Amino acid sequence: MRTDLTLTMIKPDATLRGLTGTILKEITDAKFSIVALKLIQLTSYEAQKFYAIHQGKPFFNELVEFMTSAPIVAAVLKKENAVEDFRQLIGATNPENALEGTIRKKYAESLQRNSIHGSDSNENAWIESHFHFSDKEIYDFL
Ligand code: DGI
Repeated sequence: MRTDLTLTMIKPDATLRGLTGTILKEITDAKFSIVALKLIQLTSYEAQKFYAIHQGKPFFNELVEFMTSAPIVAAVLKKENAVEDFRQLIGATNPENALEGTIRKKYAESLQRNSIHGSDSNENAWIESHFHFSDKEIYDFL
């Protein structure tokens, strides 16, 4: 299992506030290479599939509605120890609990509108990267 890739999504709250460039710069400043990148508006079906693990939870419908409300930026990122290092860079799910200096602390509006996604395991990084991109779209040599 690869340990040098992770999948991120800059979420609608951030793309709508014009924060895409700012957040991508935070990511590259932290020494992640962008090896795949796209702007895309998810369909309800796609968002439900991506977040299938949360199906049945009280916030699921709201989460799907939010994630489909505007375009997101999906990217595959490469760095040694990518999953763990990226989770540290973005901070806790709830921005109120996120450490100072993290992306969610700086930009997130609320638990739901928390600006950015990062895969939570190497296995999910692979699954989520291939959810958004084909092998051909992942420029692994970068
Ligand atoms: O991996 P994370 O994005 O940090 O967190 P997660 O996979 O547990 O949850 C996915 C997203 O769902 C999260 O970024 C925000 C939203 N979420 C999680 N727990 C709650 C929630 N939204 C609401 N409104 N309430 C929750 O308890």
